[in-house]
Amino acid sequence: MNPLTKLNSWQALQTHQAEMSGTHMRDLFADNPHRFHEFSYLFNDILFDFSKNRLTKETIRLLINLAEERDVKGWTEKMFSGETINNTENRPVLHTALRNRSNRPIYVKGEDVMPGVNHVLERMRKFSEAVRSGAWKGFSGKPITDVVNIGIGGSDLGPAMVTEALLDYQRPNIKMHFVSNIDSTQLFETNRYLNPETTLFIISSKTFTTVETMTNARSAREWFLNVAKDESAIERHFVAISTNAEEVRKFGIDLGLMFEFWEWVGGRYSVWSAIGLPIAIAIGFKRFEEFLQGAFEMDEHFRKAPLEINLPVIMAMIGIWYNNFFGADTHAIIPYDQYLKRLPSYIRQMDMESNGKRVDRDGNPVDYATGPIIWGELGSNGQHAFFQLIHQSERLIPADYIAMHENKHPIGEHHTILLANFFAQTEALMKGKNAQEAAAEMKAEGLSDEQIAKLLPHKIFTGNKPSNSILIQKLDPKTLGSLMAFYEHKVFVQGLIWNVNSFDQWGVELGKQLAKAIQPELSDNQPIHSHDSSTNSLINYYKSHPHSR
Ligand code: G6Q
Repeated sequence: MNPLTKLNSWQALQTHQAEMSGTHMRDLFADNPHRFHEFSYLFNDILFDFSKNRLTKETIRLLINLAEERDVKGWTEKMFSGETINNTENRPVLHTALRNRSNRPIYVKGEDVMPGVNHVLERMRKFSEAVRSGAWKGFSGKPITDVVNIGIGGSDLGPAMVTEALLDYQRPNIKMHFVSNIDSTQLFETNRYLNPETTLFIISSKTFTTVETMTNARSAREWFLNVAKDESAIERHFVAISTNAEEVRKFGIDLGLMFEFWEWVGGRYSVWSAIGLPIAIAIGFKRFEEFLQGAFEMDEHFRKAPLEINLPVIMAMIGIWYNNFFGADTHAIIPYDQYLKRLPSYIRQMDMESNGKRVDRDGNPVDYATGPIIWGELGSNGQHAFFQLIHQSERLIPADYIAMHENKHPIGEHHTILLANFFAQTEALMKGKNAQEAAAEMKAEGLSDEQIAKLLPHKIFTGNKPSNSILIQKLDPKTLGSLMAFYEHKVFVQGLIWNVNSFDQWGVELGKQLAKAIQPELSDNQPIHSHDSSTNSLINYYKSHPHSR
């Protein structure tokens, strides 16, 4: 593959950036009354407005040329058809098969994966219905009232985010809890008010060897057995979700209570697999299928729509424009919806673990920026915290602003005020406030010329700050599925442009190894000398002070 920065389309974009760098979006809007219509698309109930970006039709044309030169269409087909595109782990990447509602066959090593996918879905249906209806009883004959998912990273963030986002679809008789942290406080605080007789633990781990998850799982089992007393009760209270039957069996969970998934499902893309079981229990299997359907419809759009009207492609290429041609290091996700509180951290993992790479697919160091730092917060809270920097610092912070037409729990004028803020922020970021406007405003407030002169520099907003607005009819399982798939494919396309493998995570694997070396050194109070002076001194200081085990 040609080095990225040598491509004609890349160089054309560099030239174009130099022309565009002096352009203000105010002028782009003033010059073109159709700008919104030309730079926004509707996908089902999702309106994607990208008109408040520093781009023109020419920019989009050049960005699409780059996507074509990188063969985005060809790679997309490779992913959907099960080719081994995760080259460092020698695996296909088939989270899309998990939501392939058309059931078209998808072959891995000559075998159609769909019967297996459907079989697990059917088991999830039966199990979730049994738990929800109360037919599934705990060891003392009582129905389940609390479900605790024990998992971390990809085996936690997806189900935790979706379960919270769809809280309104849940019944009060079963509460969902998520334990991920090895810090025992989380397990303690979760179990504190739970009754082992009515608690179901779902141990979610692709590998079933992750130290945080396995430690939490063992402690949960101990907590449970303290009351149940009898190991045979475990089968009413512990189920596993994993690819590793051997480890599940060793842990003591019957394989009949293991929900399987496959190595071609990456952790951060696994919410659509059995890892989604907590979601099915929380909202019901029918709703879970709607969630899959939403993702499937976005998949179909992504596969079939021409690049220039393809939402994930457009969003990805706008990100490339800022990341690689304007030097923007970060990208913010700002939901104006309380239920989407955890969406920024979910997308943060999906994006940063996928594209936070310094070498290309063939192992060559790259000479361009790859994945940006993803961060974010709920909209109206963020306004009173960090928006200052977005508005008035010199940094360029592209961001996605997400809001719903309908609020699930309207009270008085809350939603109108929320949405007024949503609209106002992106407008203000785009337009800014020039010296003339700021001075006139202060004059109208009755400030003296002297006061105005003093305050003026502080009151100016340069504007020209980019945003995407995503306006959705209402937050339901289907739309949420579409929204999540929208981001997944954006991340995929950006990885293709940067020619990185978006589906491995060697940085995470390192973390899994490192602590193992130090753990035994903490087992007594003898000073250690095996590390650098900082690490030795920190460990020895810790050991010489009272500490927990
Ligand atoms: C995701 C990562 C990582 C992984 C966790 C949990 O893509 O690989 O976040 O999901 O480390 O791994 P297990 O599911 O194997 O416990």
